[in-house]
Amino acid sequence: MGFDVELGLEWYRQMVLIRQFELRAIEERKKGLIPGFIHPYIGQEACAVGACAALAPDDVITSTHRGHGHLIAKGGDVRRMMAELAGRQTGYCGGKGGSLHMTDFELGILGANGIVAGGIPMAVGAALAFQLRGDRSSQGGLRVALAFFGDGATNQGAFHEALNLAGLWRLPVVFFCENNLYGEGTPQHKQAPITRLSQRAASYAMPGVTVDGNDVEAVYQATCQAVQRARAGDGPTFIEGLTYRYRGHYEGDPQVYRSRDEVAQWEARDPIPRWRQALLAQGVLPATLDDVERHVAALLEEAVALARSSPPPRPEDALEGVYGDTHDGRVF
Ligand SMILES: Cc1ncc(C[n+]2csc(CCOP(=O)(O)OP(=O)(O)O)c2C)c(N)n1
Repeated sequence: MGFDVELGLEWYRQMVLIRQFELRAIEERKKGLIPGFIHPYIGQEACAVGACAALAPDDVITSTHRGHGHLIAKGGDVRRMMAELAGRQTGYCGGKGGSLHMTDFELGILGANGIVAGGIPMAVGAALAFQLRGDRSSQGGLRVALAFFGDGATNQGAFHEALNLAGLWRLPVVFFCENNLYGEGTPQHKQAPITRLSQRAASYAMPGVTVDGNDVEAVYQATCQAVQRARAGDGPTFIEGLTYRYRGHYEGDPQVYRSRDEVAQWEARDPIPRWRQALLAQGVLPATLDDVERHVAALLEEAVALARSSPPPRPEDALEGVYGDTHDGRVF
């Protein structure tokens, strides 16, 4: 391996931040600060971080119900995220949206999404806008949209309709499937008649690749190739990242559909210790990595403090932020 160490450290920081954000959110939910459901991203960090690292700041992503990692990797502010989870005015949606609706157009985050596969046509729409407007990226070539979604989403009609049009019109879009092997409690072999979900790409005349989704560098390389293709006007790519979620589908899920042994086998391939080892092998000092962890811990203290000290939304503001002010019709 011969990666840029500064870049590698930033990936480490982001993966640790995602992991620790989720663990803290779980803890604060137990203590009562956070109401409702959360779908932890723990275990899948290399997918979000590797894929977003291949994008420019002016590219856009769409996300899912398991979206905290995507937001953080695209630059989302964990203070506003924690406040949103807690239902506070300082949150991304003023405390009215929660986990499933966090959005930041300025960062190119077109939204988490409670509808399975719902973000995929949105990314195709954004890519169509980029193509029609001839929007150029700060990195040269076309701006790109990347849709994150799970294995279960590839069985939805919206997925197939979106990939069909993207393939037909050669849109600058990347389809990133995080195959964590389960759609809720249904294993992949009981939901699809194929072994590799990247086989789906052939129907829509685009390349389909499968990568180790727990290897941040492999994810980054695969996504860079897909982004390059999209920027050049050569159309979409389907990437399947093989990964695993270490927690339940949602926090509180009894997880009767899988064995402890299976979880343990995947824990041995945890993307964060793996990347830590890769950095140490490149000569990074353990103290440097410990510093990263300390910074992350301090940031999360700030996030929780903001959530605790912020007021909930006011009833009289119920309709604020519900209807968009799109100015000239252009929001991203
Ligand atoms: C259209 C739709 N159908 C069903 C659901 C209920 N649901 C929420 S998450 C989920 C499983 C999604 O699995 P996958 O796409 O693999 O994503 P993962 O949870 O593994 O990240 C289901 C069925 C939903 N939210 N939306």
